[in-house]
Amino acid sequence: MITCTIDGVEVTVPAGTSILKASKEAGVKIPTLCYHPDLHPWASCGMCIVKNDRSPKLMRACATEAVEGEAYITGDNEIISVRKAVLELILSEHPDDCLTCGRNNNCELQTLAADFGIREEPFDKNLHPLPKDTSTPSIVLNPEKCIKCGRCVHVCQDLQGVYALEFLDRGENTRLAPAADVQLNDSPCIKCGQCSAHCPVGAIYEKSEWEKAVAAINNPDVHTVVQIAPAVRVAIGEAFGLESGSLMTGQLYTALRRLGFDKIFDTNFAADLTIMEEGTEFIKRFTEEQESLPLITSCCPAWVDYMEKYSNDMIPHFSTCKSPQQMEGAMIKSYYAEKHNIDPKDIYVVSIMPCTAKKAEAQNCDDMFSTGCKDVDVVLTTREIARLIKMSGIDLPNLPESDVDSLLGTYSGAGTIFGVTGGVMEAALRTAVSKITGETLPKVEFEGPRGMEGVKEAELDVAGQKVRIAVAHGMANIETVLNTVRAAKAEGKELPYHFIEVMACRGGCIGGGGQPHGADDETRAKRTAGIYQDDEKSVVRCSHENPDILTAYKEYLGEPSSHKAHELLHRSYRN
Ligand code: HC1
Ligand code: SF4
Repeated sequence: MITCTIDGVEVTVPAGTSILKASKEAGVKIPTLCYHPDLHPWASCGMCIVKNDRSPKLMRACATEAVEGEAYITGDNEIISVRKAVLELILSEHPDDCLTCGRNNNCELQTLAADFGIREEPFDKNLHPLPKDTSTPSIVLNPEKCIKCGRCVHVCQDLQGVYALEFLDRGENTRLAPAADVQLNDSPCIKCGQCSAHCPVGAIYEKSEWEKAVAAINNPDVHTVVQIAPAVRVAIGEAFGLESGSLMTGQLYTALRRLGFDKIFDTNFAADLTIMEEGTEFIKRFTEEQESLPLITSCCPAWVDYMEKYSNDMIPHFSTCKSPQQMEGAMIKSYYAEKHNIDPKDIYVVSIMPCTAKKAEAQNCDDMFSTGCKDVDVVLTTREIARLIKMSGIDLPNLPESDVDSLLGTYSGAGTIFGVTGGVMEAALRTAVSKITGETLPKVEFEGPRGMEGVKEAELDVAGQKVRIAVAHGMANIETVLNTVRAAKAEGKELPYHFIEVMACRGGCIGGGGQPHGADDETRAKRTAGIYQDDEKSVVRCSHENPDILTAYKEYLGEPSSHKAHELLHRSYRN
């Protein structure tokens, strides 16, 4: 440990702690732009400069270690005027269209300009007109707004291991672009949207589609049905000033009803359905088709995209299950439509997702048209629905709670934990272990898949047999797991894992690219706690005990993995 002072406040921190982190401990907030706690500091913007009391030399607090006995000064006149000049230089290359920008009122540059009282721009404007890239269904790149902080590039390369984004050209012509200067849709981009979640300004944002949902709601000939993903309910409160992790399920149902949707369903129901199908698939492979193990989860579309592009040797190991989003859509346009005598062509399904990749998933694949029309018509991210709720004058935090509609809405605790890393695995284990042993679980919690380590491994004893699992989150972590499998197969060794869960985003969907901005591990921990709280308060904790799931099989699907289930709920992959 070392002890230093920050603006006169003594603080003791582990050796190696940056001055920026030590300042946080001391309750001193140093302004930053390029720094993000998820990423290694690379000190490009110069906002976080500080000095010590012995020298006039300015140091970057994000990338300089605090030293024993030093006294740091974080905001004298000189420091403030240098920071102001840094901001003014950035503003000289930045368009002034804040009022119509997607990040208006939620932009780190705008906030700093306000905090530093910038009322005029002393440098001549030197804008670099560049076209927007709207080629993907998920995110829009507006390089004109880019402040070259580098967060998106580092997230894409270091956390996701995708290398879709790059800085091209040099000097004042430096610009953000897809690597090799292709359109984003032709790049390695997997649409996870982590770039948009980490961008401090309006340079990368979700492709906004709320107008389509509103048009459907206002069309009297269209029956609108909405579904909410697990992770949305614990994050949307942040957009309304609530603490991360606040569970807003009941208020969200009320808000969506007030927006005018005809039916309110929940993706968590389909998460339970996924477990019925995927659990059955796992038991079959485990007991009869060991060569197709490990079974790998398929509900994260960014992961599916990555696998199809880079790891298609793993296709035989993939679950054939569609994601819960697509299963819910297919069930709405088949089971629900038939039961209520509505032509599926007259139904418009809107998904509320924490995820930009879900937009691509809904449009992408021939298999997602199982009833002759799209399973899901439009996907809105948490950020988009929050804006729509605000513009409709709905006061979400103070709404009364209401219930989900029946048929495709009721969910178990297993369904809701899909929203966190390890949740799909834990939900599957609850059902698979119970089915294999033929017993009701005395304790439904499985600790092995839980936690924030990038790769988690565990071994379970199920009816005298070993079941080995791996859970990976944050796309860059998956190759280690896959390489372990590849090596074992090549050497003819025993399989290292029987079942693998992969989620592209750190923390799973609670850390999704369409969630409210500003998330770090502290935020993710709170959202995760909200999800586990939802699980714990559920009366039914296992998917195979959800009464509405049992009815759906009895009335419509038959058995898990039946012909009808395969028609509606399963898919293939591009090789
Ligand atoms: Fe997810 Fe899933 S958990 S993929 O992160 O399997 O988006 O929340 O909806 O489909 O259920 C996302 C979340 C979500 C699906 C489920
Ligand atoms: Fe989307 Fe969840 Fe996958 Fe992230 S982890 S890309 S939010 S499905």
